[in-house]
Amino acid sequence: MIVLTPRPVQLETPFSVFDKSVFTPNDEFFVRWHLSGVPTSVDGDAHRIFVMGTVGRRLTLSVDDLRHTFEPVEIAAVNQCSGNSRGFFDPRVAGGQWTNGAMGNARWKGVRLRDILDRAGLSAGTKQIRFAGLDTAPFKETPLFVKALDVDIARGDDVIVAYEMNGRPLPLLNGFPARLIVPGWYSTYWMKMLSRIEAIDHVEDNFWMKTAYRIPDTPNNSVAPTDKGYATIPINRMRVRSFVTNIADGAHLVAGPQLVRGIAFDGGSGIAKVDYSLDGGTTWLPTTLGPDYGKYSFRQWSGPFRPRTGIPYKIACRATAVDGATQTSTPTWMPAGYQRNIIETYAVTAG
Ligand SMILES: Nc1nc2c(c(=O)[nH]1)N[C@H]1C(S)=C(S)[C@@H](COP(=O)(O)O)O[C@H]1N2
Ligand SMILES: [Mo]
Repeated sequence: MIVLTPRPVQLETPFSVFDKSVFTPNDEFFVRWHLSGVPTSVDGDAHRIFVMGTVGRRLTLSVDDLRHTFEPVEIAAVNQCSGNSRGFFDPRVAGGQWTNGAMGNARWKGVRLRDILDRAGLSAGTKQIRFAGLDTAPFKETPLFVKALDVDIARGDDVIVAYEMNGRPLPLLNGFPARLIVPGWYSTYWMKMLSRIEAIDHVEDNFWMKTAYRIPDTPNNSVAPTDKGYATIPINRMRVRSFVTNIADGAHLVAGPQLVRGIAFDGGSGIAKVDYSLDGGTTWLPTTLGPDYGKYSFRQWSGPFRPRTGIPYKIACRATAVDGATQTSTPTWMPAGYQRNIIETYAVTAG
């Protein structure tokens, strides 16, 4: 893992990991925490999730209750930090200087948040559901990491409280013993070490909702570095992206027939197609898509490549989602460094 900061712990997945399998192994999955007070051990049996607020009855749930008193569901979904690839922003912006490895794809098993909310019985005036975990702040003035979703999003078919990742209990750093999964949405909402689910009759306005994790409410959510005074909205669904996984930028390949392969994903409409180019995007060719693990998963793709000695190639890939969205050919910019989804290019030679 690439260590961005040890405290709070932030670890990036080396990009070659994404070529090994469509699901990212638990022990190579990126890690991101905001506050330094991350528990170094959690008793999974003693842990409780408190369901409270504007509900008919409060609930206190153990992981055992989740496993045995709700219908289990499993869903493949990409967990991607809003700031994935922030290190490539130009002009540079403050925040974790991730390259492209602040993402991963896993099979998440748990129970529907809606089933939990229905058991508690939401009151008519409920506007949002807010979530908190076990991590704590170094100073009492530091706002606790609390995130909120509009009630219709929280009640969506695919939003789950997960206790397993790729068939194993969640690793501690990825939120043991239970975390929220909001497929298609940037993972700032995917509360780890989930301990509180609270229904509220207003829109949450703590620092993490009102100030942080907001995007310009402008075309493409893009602004110029000099722009001021534009409206913002909370970050939400992920933009469509694709990457080559088996060839790195600057690689020198053995000449002869081989494959270019990679991954693509979007905010939950699914991948319709991935095209690739060997001349930096002047001409495009179709790729063959790999197995479909569902609309929130990485989708693998591949296409043939027969590089010849002495010719500089510029490989590019461009995914198109089922909803018609595609990737940008020029980078979008915003001060927080979120939502990068430019068409990636890889300069290679062979010999
Ligand atoms: N309790 C808690 N949950 C959290 C966070 C956090 O700081 N504390 N960070 C969020 C953000 S911004 C990201 S990118 C993801 C990272 O998930 P991972 O560490 O499992 O990769 O966790 C989310 N859930
Ligand atoms: Mo994040």
